[in-house]
Amino acid sequence: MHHTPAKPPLTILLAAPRGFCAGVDRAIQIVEAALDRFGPPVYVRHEIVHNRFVVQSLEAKGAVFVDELDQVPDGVPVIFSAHGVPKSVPAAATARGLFYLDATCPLVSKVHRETERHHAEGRQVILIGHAGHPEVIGTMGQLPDGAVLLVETVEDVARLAVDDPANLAYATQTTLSVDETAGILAALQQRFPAIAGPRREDICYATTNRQLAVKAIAPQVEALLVLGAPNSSNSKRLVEVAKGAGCTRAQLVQRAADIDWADLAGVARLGITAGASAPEVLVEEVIAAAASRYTVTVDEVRTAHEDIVFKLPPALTDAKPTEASAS
Ligand code: 0K2
Ligand code: SF4
Repeated sequence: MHHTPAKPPLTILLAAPRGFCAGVDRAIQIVEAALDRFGPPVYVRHEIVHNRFVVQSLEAKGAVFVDELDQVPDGVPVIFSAHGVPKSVPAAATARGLFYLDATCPLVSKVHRETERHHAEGRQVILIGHAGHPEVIGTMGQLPDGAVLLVETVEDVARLAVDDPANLAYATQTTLSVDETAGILAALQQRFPAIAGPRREDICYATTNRQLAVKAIAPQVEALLVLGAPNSSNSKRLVEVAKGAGCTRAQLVQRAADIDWADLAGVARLGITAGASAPEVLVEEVIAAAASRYTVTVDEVRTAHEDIVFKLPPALTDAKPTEASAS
């Protein structure tokens, strides 16, 4: 008689909230609604959100992803990604007569408008964020070249050369570590007590909630997996936050196939979360992979409820002109 050896037990602590935020949901819906309304191809400048599986599923429906606007042919609609774009991008689209839809998250657009307002009121803007990230390029690109000063670390604050310490404002990237940003902000406020800015920072509700949720499970697990892409800022912060909260074996994985199960041998409690751009199906895939090796118990640990939903642009929700009404 054959006996399958009993699978060892594994408790999975699932962080909640995790995965898609309202800005990502809206950005993906904009691409889907544009495909529906205008028909393929619809072009998208930059990955709509930083996730290969999201991008591939939209490509299968007729979306074409490009890095720059000059790769978009004339006469097709183009969508700007959730991370936002410098002012030069819609300006160039308009100059070419391209029809564009802006999938920039409304919470990123809010930071853009605040940055413009400070500049208009004579304040020099200091942005806390990561050099080269598309959201940082987009926010800096709301003002003329060189107008925004970027700081990435506490050390950068000491090195800042400002025009007038009495006329400063700050803004932040929306996907930073809440704790690390508090340290940078404290250094800024200590050096420039008169600096203007938001009540805390511009880190969004989704980033904040996902970090709080991962902090709640990190001390209770021996290893933790964050579903997310290597270029996803908010996802990478979840790995750092988990490590900071006591789970040294925290790592980013794009999907179940990336997991080294041998490396996880002996782990009895595993944490799982997902970045704001990672679809829930990827979490389900990891749980299924675990269940093929272990007798799995899943405990969801919820630290916040989210019900925020963003509206689609009017160009996608206005009544479609029909043959009858057009004649
Ligand atoms: O976290 P990132 O800004 O790198 O972007 P994604 O991973 O695409 O997450 C959703 C959009 C975040 C925009 O604020
Ligand atoms: Fe918007 Fe925050 Fe989601 Fe970015 S992570 S798209 S700012 S809700």
